[in-house]
Amino acid sequence: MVSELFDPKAWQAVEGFDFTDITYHRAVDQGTVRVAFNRPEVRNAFRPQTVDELYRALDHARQTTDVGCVLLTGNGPSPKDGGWAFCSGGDQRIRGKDGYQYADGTPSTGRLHILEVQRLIRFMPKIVICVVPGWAAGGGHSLHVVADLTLAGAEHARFKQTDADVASFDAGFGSAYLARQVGQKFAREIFFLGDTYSAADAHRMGMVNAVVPHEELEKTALEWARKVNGKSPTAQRMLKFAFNAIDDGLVGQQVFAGEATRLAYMTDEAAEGRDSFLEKRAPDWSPFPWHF
Ligand code: S0N
Repeated sequence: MVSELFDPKAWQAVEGFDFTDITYHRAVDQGTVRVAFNRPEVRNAFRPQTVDELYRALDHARQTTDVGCVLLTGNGPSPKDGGWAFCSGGDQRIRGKDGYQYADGTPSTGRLHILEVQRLIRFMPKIVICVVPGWAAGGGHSLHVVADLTLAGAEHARFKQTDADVASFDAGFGSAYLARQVGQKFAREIFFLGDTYSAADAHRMGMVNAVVPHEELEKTALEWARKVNGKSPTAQRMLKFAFNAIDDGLVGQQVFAGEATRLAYMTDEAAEGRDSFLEKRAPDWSPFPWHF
């Protein structure tokens, strides 16, 4: 069994991967994938291998041109105590002096590569929906913050920022972008107090889009994904990057500008620029007006 909330009729495993710390499925009837933490016995904490696998699955989804939506969730419940989690952040048992250690003894690279996953979620031209069945804590909380949308299960979803408890803090999207969502006062409260918030609290603050019954969480996520996929791919990607741009500075402009260049490449005007060079002649721009 993948997860109690997982409907095996709705999904098929994506072939070609031998993941242990995550599961990766594609919906049978729409362009949506489901990527799930699969370490429920530790509240889906991530270790370096988990992060490597997560990156590979998300990057595969990014490059799959008939996939428009990614559901990011956590399998459960825990076989030890029945507890549910989306993700409880970095695995504190293998945290070394300069980062997290690989299980096989490979020395830590000193790099905190969950941040690379955050950037992939942020900049992939697909809509990422975080589906939170239980705890979203520490670095797991940051992942839900960076996702485009968050759905939370009414009964078990809990939100908590433990970063300051364990002295492993996300001073990037996890805090600063959170303040964009819930406002400065709530964001500072979430980090400085480290309290636990229910799905309803998180919805009231503005960091969760909808609260749904636990049993209906993944069904609702698939319905949302179908709506996302029912719209223009170009419009959706341009909108995502437009929402990002104001917080992303020159990188945001670069991403948005790349999309503009891609669209421009599709015009006859761009073809004339290329062809005139290749044909060693002066370009003829006369068919292309200066639109106003
Ligand atoms: C999630 C919590 C609140 C759940 O409490 P609950 O329900 O009482 O369960 P527990 O009994 O505490 O847990 C059940 C079992 O799971 C183990 N466990 C839980 N979380 C972790 C974890 N993160 N690492 C290792 N083990 C974990 C428990 O130990 C227990 O095991 P047993 O049964 O054997 O005793 C509660 O569990 C909790 O507070 N967890 C810790 C949350 C935490 O502090 N996470 C780390 C926070 N920091 C980060 O995530 C780093 C932030 C980050 O991503 C980042 C940011 C910037 C730059 C780099 C990074 C980076 O990390 O790469």
